[in-house]
This record gives sequence, C-alpha cells and structure tokens, in this order.
Amino acid sequence: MGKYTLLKKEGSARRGRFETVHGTIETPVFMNVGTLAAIKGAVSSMDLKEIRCQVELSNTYHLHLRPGDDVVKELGGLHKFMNWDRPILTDSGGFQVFSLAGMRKIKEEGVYFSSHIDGRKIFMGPEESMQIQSNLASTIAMAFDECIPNPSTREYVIGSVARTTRWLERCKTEVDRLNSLETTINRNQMLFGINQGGVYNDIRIEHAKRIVDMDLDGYAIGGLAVGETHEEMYDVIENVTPHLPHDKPIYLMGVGLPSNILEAVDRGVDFFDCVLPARNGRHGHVFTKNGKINLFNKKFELDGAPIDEGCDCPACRNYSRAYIRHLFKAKEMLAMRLCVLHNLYFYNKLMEEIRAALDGGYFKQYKKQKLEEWNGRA
Ligand code: PRF
Ligand code: ZN
Repeated sequence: MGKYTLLKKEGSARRGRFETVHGTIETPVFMNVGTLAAIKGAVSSMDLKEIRCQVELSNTYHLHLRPGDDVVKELGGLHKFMNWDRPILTDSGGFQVFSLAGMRKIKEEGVYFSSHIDGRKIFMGPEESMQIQSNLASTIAMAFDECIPNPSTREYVIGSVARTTRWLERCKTEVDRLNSLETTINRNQMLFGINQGGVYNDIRIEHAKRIVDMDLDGYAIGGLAVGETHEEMYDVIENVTPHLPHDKPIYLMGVGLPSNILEAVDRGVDFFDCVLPARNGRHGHVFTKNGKINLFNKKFELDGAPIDEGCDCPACRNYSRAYIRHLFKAKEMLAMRLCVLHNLYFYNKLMEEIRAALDGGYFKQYKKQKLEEWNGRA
C-alpha cells in the first residue's frame, strides 16, 4: 500500500520517499505528536502546516478512552475530525497501556488494565487495537506489542518477544480483514511491525528476521529510550537495521533528542517521533543553534533577540526572548504555544537539513558540525 523509494545513501544513512494514500513523506522525517488529536500547547492542525509538519501522530489508547474511536469513526475518521489531510500514524496502545494505565495484567489474549482517567476496567488485545486504529482510519497503524523496560532479564524478554510475535500475526490477520470491509474508512491502512528484544542483540536480530518474513509495510524499533544508555541504544539500532528490508521504512519509536536523531539517521533510521520538543516547550526549554536554553533564566529578562537568531518560525519572526519570558512569568498560555511552535519547527527544520545534507552527500560533515555546535546541550 505504501511505496518506499531509496533515493540516496551515505554510509547507512538513507534519504528516501514514502508514498501513501494521504500524500508523500520525504524521509528522514520527524512525526509531530498529537496524542489526543491535538498537539499539547494549543497547537492546531493549521499551525502544523506552518511549522512544516509532514506526519501527525496520535494514540490509540487515548482516543479510545476519549472521545471514543466509535465517535471519531461516526465523524468520518481522524483526518476529518482534526482537519488534517496529510499522513497520520497511530500508535497501537502497546506502549501507553504499559506506561500510563494503572493495574494491568498481561495475558496471551491481550492486556487487562484500568483507565488512567476513571479507573474503568478495559481489555485491549491485537484485534481490539487494530479495530480502534481502523475506526480512527489512520494512514499507518502500529502493531500491538509489549514495550519492555530496560534492563529486563533475558528470560522475561524471550517470553515477551515471542508473545509480541504471536500478537503481530493476529494484528496482520485483523488489519487484512478490516481493510476488506466496505464499511472501513481507509481500506488502504498500512501496518508496521515493531521489533523488540531489550538490549539483547541476538534476541533483537532473531525477532527482526521473524517479522520481516511477515512482509509488512514498514518496521519499527521499539523498546528503546526506556532505561538504557544512549550508547546501548545506538548499539541495538546498528545491529538491527541491517536485518530489516532495504525497501521498507524504518521507524525508531519515541526518540528523542536532536543528537539522538542524527546518530540514528546515521545508522539507517527513517522515521522518528517524540513528545520531547512539545514537552520542553511547555516548560520554556527551547532549542537553538547553540543548544537548549531555559527562558525562565533571569538573563533573558532584557533580551530583545528572538529565541533563535535566523529561525523562521512564527515565534522567532515576531517576538523576543524577553517578551516570551514575561508571558511565562505572567502564566499566559501564549508562552507555551510560542515555545512549542518554535521547538517543533526546529525539529522539522532539522529533518529538512538532514535530507538536504543526504541529497548533497555531506551528511557526515553536517552531523559533526551540529553535534559540535550543540555541545551536548541538545
Ligand atoms: N512500542 C510502541 N510504542 C512506543 C514504543 C514501543 O516500544 C516506544 C519505545 N520508546 C515508544 N512508543 N507501540
Ligand atoms: Zn523559532
């Protein structure tokens, strides 16, 4: 359903293009996280276009609880609901159930848990997750997996990964069934599989081989940025990507800092998402060409310069550090909004520069220069 074209390679880094029913995605790409069909910080789908977002990401778990995927389906699907006509990826709930929900029990059939909103008992398994994502009618659905925290014992990881593989088979069967129904909104919905295996490279590689056999539309690396060091994370990525298909996109879930993105691109990753730019922005932490700064710092009280000199985002084109700092102090919502817009623009712009560097054959040099400029602060 999706077509990935590899345009250029530099070492393991890939410049590609992924065609979907909702338009073309230039990769490497950063997906902007709107968990509840809105970017936290009062950022609308209109804003997303202005800050050069290509793909929006929403969450199965959250939208199932509120407003309910049946409501979204009734209203024509997520695209229509939030007025966004470009690609949308939905995460399966496999991560959120494990990180947010209270009291959960993992069984072969799926996960029993209580809602983080009202404590109501809920069950979600592979079929339920796929049904919800089909109701949301996203462009790309993610497989229902178990995200295992690091470190976990080899014994636990082996059992968990085997179950995640069985769940993936059930996901695939269910997506195929749902896509064949006339009542389904997006009958071309794609399914990405998720590689797990903790920090054990042999388990990771074995699992990668199993899921590649299932011939899915794309492959994600999950279970990273959950307790291990950056070096351990890079080592897993480096070991796994050679075992994933060259003609499918590779997505590193929930990562991360700008420097993590450069390192992962260098190891063959095409898709990224993270709440970090929006979350940082809401707290006045903004990314600049010299690394992250905190606008609450007194030294910005009389600073008439924009957040980042030369940035073309709506915040930097119009306002000073001193003004935005004042808004934070006065608890004006506009402060958060401006900082979130700036940070997301910073990430989307970074990806544009990475693509240009790959096109021009100077990615290695670009990466080195950026890491030096940020100096460990991004
Ligand atoms: N699985 C799913 N979503 C995720 C992850 C995962 O392992 C992660 C791990 N960083 C983020 N989001 N389904
Ligand atoms: Zn800016």
